[in-house]
Amino acid sequence: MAKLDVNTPQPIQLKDYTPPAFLIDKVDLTFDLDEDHSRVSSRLVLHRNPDHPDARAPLTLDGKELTLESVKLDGEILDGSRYQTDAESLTIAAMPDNAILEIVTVIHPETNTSLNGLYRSGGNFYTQCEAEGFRKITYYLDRPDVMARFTTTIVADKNKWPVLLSNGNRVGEGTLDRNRHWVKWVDPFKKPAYLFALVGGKLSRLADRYTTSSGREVALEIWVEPADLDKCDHAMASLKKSMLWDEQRFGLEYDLDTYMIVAVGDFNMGAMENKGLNIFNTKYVLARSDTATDVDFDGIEAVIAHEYFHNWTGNRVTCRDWFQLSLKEGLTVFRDQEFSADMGSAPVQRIEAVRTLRTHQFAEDAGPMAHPIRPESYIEINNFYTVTVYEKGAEVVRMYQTLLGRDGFRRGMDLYFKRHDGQAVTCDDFRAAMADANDYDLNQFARWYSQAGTPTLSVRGQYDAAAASYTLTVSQTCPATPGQGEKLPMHIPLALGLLGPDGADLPLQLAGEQEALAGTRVLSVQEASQSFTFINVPVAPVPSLLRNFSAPVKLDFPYSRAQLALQMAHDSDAFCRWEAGQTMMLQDLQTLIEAARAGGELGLKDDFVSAMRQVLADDALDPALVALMLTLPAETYLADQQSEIDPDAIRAAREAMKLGLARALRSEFKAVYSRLQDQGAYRFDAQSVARRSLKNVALSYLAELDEPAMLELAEQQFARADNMTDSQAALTGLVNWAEGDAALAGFAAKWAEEALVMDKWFTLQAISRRLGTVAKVKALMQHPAFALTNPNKVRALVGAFLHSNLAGFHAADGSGYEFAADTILAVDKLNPQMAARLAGCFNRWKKLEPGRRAGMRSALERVAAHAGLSRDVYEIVSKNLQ
Ligand code: B3K
Ligand code: ZN
Repeated sequence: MAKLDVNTPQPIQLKDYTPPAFLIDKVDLTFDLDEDHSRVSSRLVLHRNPDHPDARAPLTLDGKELTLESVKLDGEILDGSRYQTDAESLTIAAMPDNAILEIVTVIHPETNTSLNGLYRSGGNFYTQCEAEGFRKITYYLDRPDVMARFTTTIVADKNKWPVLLSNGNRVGEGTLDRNRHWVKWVDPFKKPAYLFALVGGKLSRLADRYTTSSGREVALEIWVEPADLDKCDHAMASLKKSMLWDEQRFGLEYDLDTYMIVAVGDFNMGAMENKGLNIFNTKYVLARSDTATDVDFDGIEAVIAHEYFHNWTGNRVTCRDWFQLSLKEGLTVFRDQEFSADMGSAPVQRIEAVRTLRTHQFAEDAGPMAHPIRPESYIEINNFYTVTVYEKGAEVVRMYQTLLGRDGFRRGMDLYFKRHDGQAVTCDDFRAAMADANDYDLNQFARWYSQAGTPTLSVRGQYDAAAASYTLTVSQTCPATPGQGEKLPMHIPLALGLLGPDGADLPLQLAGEQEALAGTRVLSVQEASQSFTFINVPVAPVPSLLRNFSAPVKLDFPYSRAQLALQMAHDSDAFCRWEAGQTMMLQDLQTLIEAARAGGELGLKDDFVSAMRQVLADDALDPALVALMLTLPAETYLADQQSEIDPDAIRAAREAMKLGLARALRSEFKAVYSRLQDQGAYRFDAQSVARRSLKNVALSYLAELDEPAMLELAEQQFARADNMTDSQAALTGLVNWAEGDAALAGFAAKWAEEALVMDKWFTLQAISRRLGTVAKVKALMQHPAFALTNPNKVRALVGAFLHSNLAGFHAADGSGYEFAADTILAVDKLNPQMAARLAGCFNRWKKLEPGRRAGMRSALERVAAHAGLSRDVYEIVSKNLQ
């Protein structure tokens, strides 16, 4: 158990929610920005909240790391006896019901390494206020249910900070003495403080326009460092596509005259949806075909869309409190997933989303940080921007659509906006809108918001030849998670089809129904155990279950190998087709892991090899789907399937499968590799991306063969590539061999000035089986392009090693754990949010074999015992040690 002292951070509980004592109608901010300090003057128009239980409650404003200069109440300067401050607040006990409060504070963005609040990067000023960064700028009611109209005036040196941006519309500008200038912004929409943003600096702009469906003219601006102006076109195109899509799919238009995106290299996450002024990590804006991969291009399109979609789901309708985070995040991820599906290949998008969910969210749900999509308590809210809140949250939103249909879902969305535009609401409000718009009972469905853990659906089929009927018995269970021993049955949409002997869909007719329907049906599973009988089934079918992954559950059905092969070759549902291949692959990997632990032979099964051969030969299949079918599950995902994790056996098994397939299918891989060479210059469209993905998967197999001719293929591709997708793929194949050293050196020399490309260079080595060792990672941390203060660098090198290099991190001598502890403590001094993310590398510790488990435990205890640990890291390590 972590040592607890009097300063032990206390959890905040959902059940303790009370409305704010005061509301703020209007806030006027003036920022005076400078090199060694900045001054923030704030004028708040407040009134007492009639919904607060105590009509004489004091006013307590949040504030952290602020130097208070003055407080004025209704024009009168308050002396120190009229208010109280502590490390996190300012309280005025005697407050009139209506008041104007003027507060001046001094802050230090130039020394703010947390990248939370107002901070500097490359000389410029940027903000990040979600979740609770605004309180590091000025004293305020820093909670999402306080929504106010903001006016912001920024004053700064004209030459050092020529561009001054904030939310809303620019209404004035001018010059002052001492070479200073000012710009004034007015945001006409009420918003919570977490959506406030300010940017000041030397930036260049890519400008464009968009006309909304109702004819509103919107100026679009992407602001970047001057050298990056040639890498903004894809982001701009993505923004325009997102704006059109949201009009067409959800009838939602943009509502301001200007939409601005600013890219910054020092940023804690992907991007931030501040009203009218999104701030983005450069990673999700900048792309040129020679610097960014197809995956990067896709990521940019998705994140630009995500932040844009937040304007309605998050900004116009926001969260009442941070426990409701999934209200905006789950919904907005769902919306960006639907957008991406419409922009490219829907099945490929879906499979990738499922892979992410299974690899990361299922792991979270099975570990010490497991929480429902609406958590019940937290110590540090920034620790709850998780795959559970985001990705499982999106699956929960998707289930509404699966149960209600696309039109029903749209009716629910329309009602949600009609009822709640301009409000701060809860997940229950969203669910009520869906239920009321469709007259559908979603009471049991509420359990998806309160129960953590991944349910297992066990399905058994029984064919009755005499009656020509097929009965599916479906039972559900959900494992205990921290603080939740007993679980109640969930409302689960189970999409399915039945396949005949040729693999084609059989008509589906449930007992009691008049006619059969073709294709896929959605069953509503609500009981702990329940049966469904299909009639007029002419032959014993193969059930195609959980089509399109209709619920975030684990499926258990005793498929035979022949049934899996049939699904792989014929299932009309692309997800199930891929899934059948994954099931077979996982079975065989499991066998290999056990063989590796026992020191046995690591050979492949013939039926698996021939199923894969058939996939590779199927010209009718989308190459992107073939690529996904040939992609092995991550080491960490394999680890999560074990009752006791042996990292070396997992690596050996995975490599044996890769090498085995490469040997058995070498001529097929070679044929695919030559057939799919790009004709002509690089293009980013769905077809070209699909072809490159399969070509590069083929190369990755061929590069496993320890043969000069195969490595030459990679070397040639590396030398000739006109795009980063091919260049990175070739380099990935090479780094596992000595031949990779020259290529790595050439790559670093060529891209030394491109921070995002150097991130790739760090990651490639961190996850390489040859180079991904503690010693090498430590050495790379000394490289001039690395910086412990830059989250992209820390994620690219340290994060990749700790989270994605299972065998490297879990080196038997425990050096990985010591390195993790040292680095977490060093990063925690600079940036607690970043440090807490790294600390997640310990989440699996209880499942390691005994030797490593002991090493992890002592590293965790060392971190937990460290004086001055942040709340962020404290929460992760203490929950691990519980
Ligand atoms: N809402 C932000 C995330 C803020 C994270 C704060 N630690 C980005 C997004 O989800 O769009
Ligand atoms: Zn979001």
